[in-house]
Amino acid sequence: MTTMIDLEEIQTFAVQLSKKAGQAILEGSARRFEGLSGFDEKKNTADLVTETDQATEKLVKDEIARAYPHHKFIGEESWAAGEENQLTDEPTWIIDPIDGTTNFVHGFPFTCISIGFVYRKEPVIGVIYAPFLEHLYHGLKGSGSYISTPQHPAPRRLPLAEPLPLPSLRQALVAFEWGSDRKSDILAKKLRSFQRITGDSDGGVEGGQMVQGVRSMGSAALNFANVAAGSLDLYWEIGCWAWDVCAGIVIAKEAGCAVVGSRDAALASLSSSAAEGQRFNDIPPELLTGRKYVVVRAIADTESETGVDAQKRTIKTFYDAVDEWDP
Ligand code: LIP
Repeated sequence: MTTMIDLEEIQTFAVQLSKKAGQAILEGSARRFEGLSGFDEKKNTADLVTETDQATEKLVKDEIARAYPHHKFIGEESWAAGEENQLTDEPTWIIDPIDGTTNFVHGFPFTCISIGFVYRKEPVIGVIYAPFLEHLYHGLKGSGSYISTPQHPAPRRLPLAEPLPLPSLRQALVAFEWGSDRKSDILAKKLRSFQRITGDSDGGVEGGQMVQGVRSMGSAALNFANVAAGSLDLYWEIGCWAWDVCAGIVIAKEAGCAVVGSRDAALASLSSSAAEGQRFNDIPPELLTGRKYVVVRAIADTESETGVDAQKRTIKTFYDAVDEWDP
């Protein structure tokens, strides 16, 4: 029997839960800056976890278990503790209690909770709440995505403005992250990629795309949310996880963005004859969990090109410029 689930109700629950978690993050930050709590290193000094990450994840997990006892739960800290859950067809919550932990430790405000909800292996609900900014993003498959802020408490649909054309990467503001993997072989690929993305091909940088600027929010979720809002044109990262991006994928797709995974899968999806599940802008499980992501904002049609074709062109140009590695 197919269990009908009420996605609207689940989204409402997730929004309320994000606010409760946001309060826990603020209280945790206050304790941190009173010297009452510290942080630990996971993989290295650039991969941090705090008591607040763990306490907030427990708060969220317990609330979900009370409200939806049959749902599955995948969280960054639960996974780190060995609860590696495989994605099934069951309703599944994919949570990062604090996305931007390094920002949290430093008191840098681009910190958020990311609450994703997956049904039949498809991300269908996303909620991202940044408590220091009081920015709430939420999206539900087929119903659009929205932002609420203190200046505009009533949800505003994303993107915030009518999408514009994107003639080339030379007109783009892009985000990428240094991430926590800084070994020489991977760092060399990151640096070469960053050089090509930012370099001036007229000034001697072979393959330089000379983007207008680069931003690193330190939070995959907030990078996705800003591409959805239209304030970033593209975000690329290799090495973050499903819990960093699940909510952002829903919010971005509902704002007309294109989301692709690895280079090979992305380029294969550009052709119109792509197989089921490999079609452009599909989100198969292997993309959600594949730890390689590119998201491009909604782009306006022009007389010579549809917005979707402009997204495909942008992704191909971008992937032609950067290196790739396995995280
Ligand atoms: C962070 C990601 C970010 C990545 C960082 C880190 P966390 O997640 O959101 O994109 O560059 O290395 O993984 O660890 O703060 O939840």
